[in-house]
Amino acid sequence: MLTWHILTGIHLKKCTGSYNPVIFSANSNGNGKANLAPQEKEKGKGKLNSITKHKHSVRASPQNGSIAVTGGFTVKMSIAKPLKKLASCVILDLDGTLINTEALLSDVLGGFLSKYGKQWDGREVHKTLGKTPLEAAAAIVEAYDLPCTSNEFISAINPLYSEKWCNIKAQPGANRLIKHFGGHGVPMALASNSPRENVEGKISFHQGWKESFSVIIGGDEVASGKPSPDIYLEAAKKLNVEPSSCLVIEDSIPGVTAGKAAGMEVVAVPSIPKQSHLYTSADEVINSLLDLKPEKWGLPPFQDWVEGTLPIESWYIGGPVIKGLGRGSKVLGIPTANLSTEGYSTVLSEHPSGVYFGWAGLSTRGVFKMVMSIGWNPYFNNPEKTIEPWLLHDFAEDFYGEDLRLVIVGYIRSEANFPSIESLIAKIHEDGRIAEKALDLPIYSTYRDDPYLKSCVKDSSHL
Ligand code: RBF
Ligand code: MG
Repeated sequence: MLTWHILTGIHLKKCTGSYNPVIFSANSNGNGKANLAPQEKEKGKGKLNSITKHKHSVRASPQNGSIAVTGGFTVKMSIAKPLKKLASCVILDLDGTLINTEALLSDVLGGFLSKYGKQWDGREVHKTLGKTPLEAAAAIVEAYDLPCTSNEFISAINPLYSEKWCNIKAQPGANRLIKHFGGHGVPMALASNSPRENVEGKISFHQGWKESFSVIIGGDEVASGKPSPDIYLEAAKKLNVEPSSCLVIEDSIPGVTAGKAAGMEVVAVPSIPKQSHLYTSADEVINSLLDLKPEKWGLPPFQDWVEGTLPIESWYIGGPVIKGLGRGSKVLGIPTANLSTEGYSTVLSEHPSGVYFGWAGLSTRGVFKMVMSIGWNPYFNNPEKTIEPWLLHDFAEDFYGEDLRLVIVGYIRSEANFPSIESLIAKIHEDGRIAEKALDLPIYSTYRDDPYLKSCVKDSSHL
């Protein structure tokens, strides 16, 4: 019998609502192995230089705290803690960080601009990120040459916008983060450029959020919005803490600038893909809230990782298996097939890139364990976001045209770049072993019987 591992690839257009897969935090896979992005290493250097105030060349390993300093002499030392300041409270941005406002913006603007005979193409979205409402409005009025003032634009858009607040989804990991810090008594503030009233309106649709924040500051409550530090300084003041003991979590560049100007530690979670390299002033850039490691900042660690995996709210995707380009089989030695993603671009844009796992149902064949990557494959730097599930089973033949259904139940790590194809392959096999083992745990194994998978399996009696 031939040994076939099926690696399917689902390709879809780059979606603005997704995350950048390029930057990865140390220790982001939750199983003790660190993937360190070049930017992170640079960050370590910068920190050390600023701490030592010497013109020595510095090598830092932020993941284990060992440092080597050279410059006429060599010093080697070990430190117990990572090179980060310790935080006692967390200040969160709202739009793009805790909630996926971007999809809503495209929806509302698309409809509004069509009345003026214009088409929203999403290209200006970066001009609105982290901006005050007036700045964002001015950017759009100018870009689309609209026959109205920024204020008129805001008045026209606001009602359209607020009636859709109830549909804004929480970013993956947002509820988990709020529950975690709330449960551990870590004070949290919400600091947004949006007017206070809008902030309250938006969070009212998310159960338990309002009560979790000791402080909420809107852009209308300070002299200047982000990138000015005002909002963050006011939040610290109301929390009754020093700015230096605050950890800021932000998706936009103006927001990161504001947090740094306030003297705070800032973790960036960019909400536009492939932009991570622009977040140079952030203390760390992570791919999604799922990758946050609070212990790096002296805050209580998440305790929900199980055997190197993070249980997530299950989600579903499926389609017929179609012939792919064959790059996977050529380069990795694994036969590939593509899965048609027609109608799934929204679902995929809502999920951060990374390595996930779950169960795969194939009509006529049964249900199999599955591990997959979503994203731009940093090693290959794909122009499109792809989803590539690998069915952990030896198949005797191809099954193009068959209906493949996936239920995704857990997360393993963010996508990474690798120095060689061998190390990429080794990592993918490690992912496979992690998924294979984890899927036997009761929290994941129950999904094997999910009706979504069964409905397409015509004969599962032999399983
Ligand atoms: N590609 C990357 O560039 N970086 C990764 O971290 C990565 N992880 C993967 C994990 C799994 C479980 C799978 C199935 C694929 C992964 N890939 C990754 C994608 C791989 O490069 C891709 O399948 C090949 O391009 C073949 O199409
Ligand atoms: Mg934001």
